[in-house]
Amino acid sequence: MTKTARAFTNIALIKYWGKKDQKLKLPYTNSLSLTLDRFYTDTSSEIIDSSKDIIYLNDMLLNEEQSKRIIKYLDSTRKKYNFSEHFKINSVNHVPTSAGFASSASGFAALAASIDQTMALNLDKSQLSILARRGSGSASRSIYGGFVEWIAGDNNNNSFAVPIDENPDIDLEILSAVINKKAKKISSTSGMEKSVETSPFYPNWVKLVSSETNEIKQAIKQKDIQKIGEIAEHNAMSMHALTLSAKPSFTYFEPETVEIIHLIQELRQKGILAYVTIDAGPNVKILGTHKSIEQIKSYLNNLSDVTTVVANIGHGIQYF
Ligand code: 2P0
Repeated sequence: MTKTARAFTNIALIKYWGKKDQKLKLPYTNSLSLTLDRFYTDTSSEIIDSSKDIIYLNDMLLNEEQSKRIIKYLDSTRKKYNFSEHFKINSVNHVPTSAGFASSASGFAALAASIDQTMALNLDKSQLSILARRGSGSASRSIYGGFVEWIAGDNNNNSFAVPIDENPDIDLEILSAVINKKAKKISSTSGMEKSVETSPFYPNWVKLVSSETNEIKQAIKQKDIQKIGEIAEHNAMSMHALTLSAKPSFTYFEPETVEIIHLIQELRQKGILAYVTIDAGPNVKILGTHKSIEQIKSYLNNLSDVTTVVANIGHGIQYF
């Protein structure tokens, strides 16, 4: 019987932004994320008697161009684990683009877990995280639930995620404010490459991540949402400072992104607990408590071109 692997997406509170090895996807720094419960990918893989893989995404058969990245990934997995089987892969994303989250984290984590199952590789969680990382860096963190740290490492075998607290008892919610606008896309892969190569601040970023990772781990231990939020917001802004200071400069911010940043700062002055984090796109993710997120939702719903989705803390890889 074909089993399905489910992986949830994650949001980085300390961002991964830059690789020291493009091919192996080894990052310059550690990163730290929160796995979310609302958005996930379900993937199953079946061995087929063929010399080619067949990939279905959201029930659509992908053509050669569309399946290139996944087939390359499967080829490198076959080589690494020394098998020659090909697969029919069926992957369904419950990460609506309208929710403003990337699906590569949950997508490659679910694919890695599915291949592990089908081929009975019996990988432990660290090996699974390494396998997911080879697909997409942020996927390494989606193996676990709750707060997760990806240890940068310096070779293929020591760059993987570890759980910090998989079931934190903390009143923390994430609201995604989605800006309904087609922005010009700069992929994270290319955005981080430009930042590493041309931002004069990149060496400082590496130092900052090291200290902020330690600080946020303390704050997580103390369940101090304000501290977690302050560090996450500062870290996100510092990441975006790398894009602004690149040559040529670029930004993922749209006018509405900045409008929401200002709104959250104002609401904070009114005593509402809320902090922002932003990834490689214009959407804003807001961290708060259940109560503050409810309040913020009503303010955001007054803005045109913005929709909101709320998520809670999610699980690690599941099979069914
Ligand atoms: C993160 N992002 O830590 C950062 C913050 C976006 C902004 O990881 O090149 O799709 O496939 O390793 O994992 C998105 O980058 O990049 C990402 P690759 P990935 O979540």
